[in-house]
Amino acid sequence: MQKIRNIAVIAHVDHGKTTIVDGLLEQSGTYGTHEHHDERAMDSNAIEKERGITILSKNTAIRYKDYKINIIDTPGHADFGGEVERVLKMVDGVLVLVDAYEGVMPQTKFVVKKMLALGKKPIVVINKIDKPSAEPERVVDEMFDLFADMGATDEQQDFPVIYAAARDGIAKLNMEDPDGNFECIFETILKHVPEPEGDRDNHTQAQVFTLDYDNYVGKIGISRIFNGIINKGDNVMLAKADGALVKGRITKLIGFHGLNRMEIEQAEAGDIVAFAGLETVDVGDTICDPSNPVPLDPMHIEEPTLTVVFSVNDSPLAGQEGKHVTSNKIKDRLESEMQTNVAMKLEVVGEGKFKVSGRGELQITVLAENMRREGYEFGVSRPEVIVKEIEGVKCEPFEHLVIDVPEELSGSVIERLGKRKAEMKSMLPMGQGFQRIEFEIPARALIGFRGQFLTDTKGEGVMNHSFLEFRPYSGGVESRSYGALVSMENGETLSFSLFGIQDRGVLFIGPQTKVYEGMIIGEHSRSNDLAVNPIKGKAQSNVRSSGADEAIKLIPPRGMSLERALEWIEDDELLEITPLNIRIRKKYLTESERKRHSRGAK
Ligand SMILES: Nc1nc2c(ncn2[C@@H]2O[C@H](COP(=O)(O)OP(=O)(O)OP(=O)(O)O)[C@@H](O)[C@H]2O)c(=O)[nH]1
Ligand SMILES: [Mg+2]
Repeated sequence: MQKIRNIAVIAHVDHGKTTIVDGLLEQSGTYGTHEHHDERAMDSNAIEKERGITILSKNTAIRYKDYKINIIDTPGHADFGGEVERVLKMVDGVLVLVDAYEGVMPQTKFVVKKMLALGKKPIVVINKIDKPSAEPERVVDEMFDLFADMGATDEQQDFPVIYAAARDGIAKLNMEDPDGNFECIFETILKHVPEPEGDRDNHTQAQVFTLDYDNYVGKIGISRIFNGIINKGDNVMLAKADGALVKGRITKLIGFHGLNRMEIEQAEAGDIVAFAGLETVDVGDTICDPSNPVPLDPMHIEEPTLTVVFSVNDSPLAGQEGKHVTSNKIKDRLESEMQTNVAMKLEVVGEGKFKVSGRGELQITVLAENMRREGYEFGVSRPEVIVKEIEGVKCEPFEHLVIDVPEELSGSVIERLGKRKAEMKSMLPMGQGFQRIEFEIPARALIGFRGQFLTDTKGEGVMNHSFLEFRPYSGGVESRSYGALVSMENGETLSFSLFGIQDRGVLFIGPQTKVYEGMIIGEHSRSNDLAVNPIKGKAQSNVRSSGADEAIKLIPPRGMSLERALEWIEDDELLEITPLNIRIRKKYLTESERKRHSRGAK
């Protein structure tokens, strides 16, 4: 049998998971001497690189001494938390990273709770000890308390600690020790992570935890082999979650080494490999021996908490910027997304309307961003939380929210959150004049909060949240306090008219921008919507007053990113997303239609 160790790297967002995996690849000599690789190489797709976050968990393998160490890098953002839970089933030990200043954050709690419940062996890595504000010992204490609170077993509570500056390739077992390299991490993994159970002589059992797609070979399942061996060309039985058994053949077996994937002939119990050939494969399925098919426990897949409606773009500018604009094209694209993304669900809700459910706004934004890059054009509605009935009670998702704010601003932020039905749980000084305040809040009330929070704290506040549980519905919450500035005309904006409008609120667009009746060009400074004319030129008699144009000073518009716009819109509004633009509009474009429908609603 091969000597194998399987680990996952888990942590709150940005605490350095992908960076430490980089270091493990580098310092194990897994990269060839001439192999070129980017920083945080595991974040391989375009959006991951741009945003510097991990969206999909990915696995790699390194060699250290005569061991093969399979490593799965997981996403830290709460929207992708479901992935982490599945990944945890595939490994025997984990590296739990925690930032040496930030300490325990909402997603640290989430992943630690899951990891402990699944009985994994943790190694705690206090990362970013190079930060001037780092307080490694305080953070070790926080982790110790967290483990105790979450019901760690004695063995789990007795976790080894490594202090690291992953970005600099530095690690050590005691803060007082001189800086060392990652050798202590490798050695701790060999020593503390149990060797995989199972046997190559048993009947084959492998479970799929991630799906991938390749145009040539089709659907690819990435799986951990718990028992037996798998050969290329093997006839196998696929045991589905619903109990069905499907015969199939492994047409391709793929192994991992560093950033490379290569075809292999055989893999055995304990290892993590990918295979192709089974088109109906899903996350959680077991690949079994046809002569003795024994499925493994099904995997728990987190239920979506948020929905939006994707729709065919029907704005006056529709079809001018995108390649794929029809209902069929959008439907096909969404369906193919659901093939590999188990955390999302799709439902056709009307002519050209598709309800997409997921775990959060970022997950939905990433899908929309990918689609616009591929040339799609579509509308997206305001996110809504999923309300469901549990034992006859109407329930909605709640989140655990942690904010770090300058002390002098904490009062106003607490007040703001109070109006959004947040319940304060604790308040602690964080040093440098900051306070850390924890809340429990309906997920519904967080929609649109981030923009407000950043404005209120002048960009200094930091907020983090992750899913807590479904709880009884909490009633109405405060939503956007400002109305919209809505264009009453079709045409192109002019500085002259924008200058006249900018006193009424905050503009989202500048001059020479195409607009249409019903398009939102800014936020009104009052709570009602205001129809404005952004294309009006100067009156004829003023034409000769030269020099006036130079006098026009426009305040730079507030750029509305996809996320920001998605958070900003209300029920009667939509985003129009094309490869070139993100526009915000009213669902009903003319004022008379809007009046009619708002009256109808009441
Ligand atoms: N100062 C300091 N910064 C670090 C260290 N390790 C990582 N970083 C930085 O922290 C940021 C986040 O690092 P990532 O490795 O992407 O974090 P992550 O945990 O993979 O983030 P997600 O996958 O999005 O959850 C990057 O800018 C890194 O350069 C460290 O030891 N010290
Ligand atoms: Mg990462």
